[in-house]
Amino acid sequence: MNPRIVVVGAGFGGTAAAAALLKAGFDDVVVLEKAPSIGGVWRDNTYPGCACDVPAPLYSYSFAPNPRWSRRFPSHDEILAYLRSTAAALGVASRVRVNAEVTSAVWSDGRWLVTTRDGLVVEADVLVPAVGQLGNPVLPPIPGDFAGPAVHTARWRADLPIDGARIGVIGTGASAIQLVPALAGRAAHITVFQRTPPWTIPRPDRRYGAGRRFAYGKMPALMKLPRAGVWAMTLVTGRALTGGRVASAFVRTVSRLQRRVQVRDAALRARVTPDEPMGCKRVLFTNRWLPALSRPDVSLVTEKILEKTPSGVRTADGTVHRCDLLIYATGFAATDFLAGMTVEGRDGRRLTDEWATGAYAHLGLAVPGFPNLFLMYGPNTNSGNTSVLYFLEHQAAYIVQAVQRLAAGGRPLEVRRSVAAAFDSEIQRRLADSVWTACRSWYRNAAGRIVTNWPGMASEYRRRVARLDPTDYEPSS
Ligand code: N01
Repeated sequence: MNPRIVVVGAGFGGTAAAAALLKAGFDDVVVLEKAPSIGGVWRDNTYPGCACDVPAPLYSYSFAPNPRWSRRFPSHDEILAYLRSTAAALGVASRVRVNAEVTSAVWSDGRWLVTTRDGLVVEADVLVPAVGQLGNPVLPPIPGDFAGPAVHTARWRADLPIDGARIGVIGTGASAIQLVPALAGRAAHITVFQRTPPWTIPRPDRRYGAGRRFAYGKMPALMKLPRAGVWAMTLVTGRALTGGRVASAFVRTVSRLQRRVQVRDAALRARVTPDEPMGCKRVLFTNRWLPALSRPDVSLVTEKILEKTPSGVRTADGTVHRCDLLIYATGFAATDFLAGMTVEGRDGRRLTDEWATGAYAHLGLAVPGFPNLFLMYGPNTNSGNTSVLYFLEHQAAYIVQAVQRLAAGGRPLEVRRSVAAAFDSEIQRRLADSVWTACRSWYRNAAGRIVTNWPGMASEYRRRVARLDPTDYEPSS
């Protein structure tokens, strides 16, 4: 049997899955992509300053090292170009159908019927949703109306008035800390509205010279060295976020020193000092955020936002902060997995019902009642300290094993409910025992569960998904 596999989404996740399947010899792979081009979040996010906060040697596939990176932390354009050229080189690009937004997937008579918005129906033996966790921007429900243009960072437009404008930026997460330094100096004034100060550490960026690139091109094995170096760095931050006391003290000290050196004004320093445990949100690599906040043409507002007015934003102290442009750097609906897609499994059961109190999946990959469905970057597989690509590659390898079983004549693979439930309890218990308990509520879903993050080190995840255990699946499988 040569199973047909439908992958949904042509970002880093979909490309990793399709590439691994093609490499394993499964050539009936179709990738359905809702947008007009490959790219995922790197196609959607084009705001000034957009870049990767994971060093490129690790933010690239291990099976496709890139000798052409211009620097350790390359810009958005380079990353998108890398993804697209890799997808083309590995034969994935030619399997992608663009402008094909999947609206439903129904398990029927032992196959998935996948339907797109314009009515295309594709049959598949295996369904691999790879739509990521950061595809749906969140606009917080702030009352009132602002008369000027307003935009979310993930919906950036080239025609926005920046030069000489008064700009309000809501949010101080990974997107804002890249955006604000890139706009400072161009805008007349930037007002940054902060709810929670993020943990930051210096970004050890450096250019990669022509000699280095030439050597990498000639001897690709050399690229394993910087990859190993970055990996070692993520071990420290990973330990810091998962309860390692020494690592945590080290990273906190580095962060404190950065604030000390980069923020001379003690009052401002107090306001940018994190008051949540490290790890609730991503620890952010930046050299430019704190200096940007220290500029006279940038102000940091920590008063609660009350409402929008036609001319700006009113905060709890009554001040109206005038803006010509309002930018929401307010993140994504990361807990709403597969939003916008109706997925019906065995006996007509909907995934939204299975996930009524929050998404869960065995190893982040398989959901009971949904045979032959394997998620890329599924529930509880996000990491705040390392490269998501590391997780994606190991998920893709697991999916290849599942498809090999089917190809060898196995019955549809449906994870046992007891196995998925035990995994979920373990993950929720470990998260509850971690720093996460002290994080504020908005990191959880409506039912209070943490459904995005992996509680351990990335290497543990790799070990756990390395071998598909057939006893995890229903005996009829
Ligand atoms: O979003 P976020 P992001 N009033 O959710 C604030 C990835 N990424 O787009 O912290 C006021 O981190 C909110 O405040 P608080 C990366 O995985 C990667 O920046 O909730 N403020 C926070 O400050 C990251 O984790 C790269 O108190 C409000 C901000 O908005 C993910 O994307 C680059 C508010 C949202 O921060 C999301 O990052 C960029 C309100 N009502 C992003 N509502 C790389 O370099 C929200 N906020 C790889």
